[in-house]
Amino acid sequence: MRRVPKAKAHRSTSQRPLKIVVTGPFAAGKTTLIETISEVAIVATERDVSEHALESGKTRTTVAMDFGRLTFGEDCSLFLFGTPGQRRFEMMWEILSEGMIGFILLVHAADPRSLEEAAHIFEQFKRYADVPYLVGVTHSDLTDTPDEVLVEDARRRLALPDEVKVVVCDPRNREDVKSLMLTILYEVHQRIEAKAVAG
Ligand SMILES: Nc1nc2c(ncn2[C@@H]2O[C@H](COP(=O)(O)OP(=O)(O)OP(=O)(O)O)[C@@H](O)[C@H]2O)c(=O)[nH]1
Ligand SMILES: [Mg+2]
Repeated sequence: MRRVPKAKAHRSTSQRPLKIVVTGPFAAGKTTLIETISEVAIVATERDVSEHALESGKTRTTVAMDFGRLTFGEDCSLFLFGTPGQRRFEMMWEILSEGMIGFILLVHAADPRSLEEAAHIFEQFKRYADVPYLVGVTHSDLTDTPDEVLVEDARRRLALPDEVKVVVCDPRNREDVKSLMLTILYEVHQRIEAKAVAG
């Protein structure tokens, strides 16, 4: 019987990079999150924002994708893909979602339009793949609304099932981002276990 060489067999399973997508509306903090946690200089495709978006105070926006990488231990590599937030670049969302094992949806707590846009993005992402996801509420420092209310608001407006985690986080903060990554990996692990049990 022909044996698969050991090193090759190992690489084809545990060392295969896993893909997580970070999505969400304009200015929610997707590029920032990937910049904060990536071990390599991120590949970002940012351009100057159009005039109507300048009121946000942001001068650059993602037009195609962000890419970063993160490793856990010796044999778990995560490829992080950030999407554009604006609908006019919506064609990139499905392309970037190809092969993802989970996604993180960021919502801007201080932008009243953000949850409505997030609901649209969320609908699309649920269609692309049945994978675990979680919601991160950003910019909570720019609003007086208590965190619990922000979380409840997101849960209600996105009609999230109870088991889906919603967390307040600051994409500029490494500990917050690390915790988000561990949570999504945990969710993915749980899903795999549940599938294995179900046979
Ligand atoms: N105060 C505050 N600023 C934040 C927070 N998260 C991100 N930011 C800032 O908000 C801006 C977010 O910008 P990006 O990371 O470019 O957002 P994005 O989601 O990639 O935006 P698009 O690609 O244009 O859709 C950056 O200037 C961040 O430093 C937060 O929780 N609080
Ligand atoms: Mg961006």
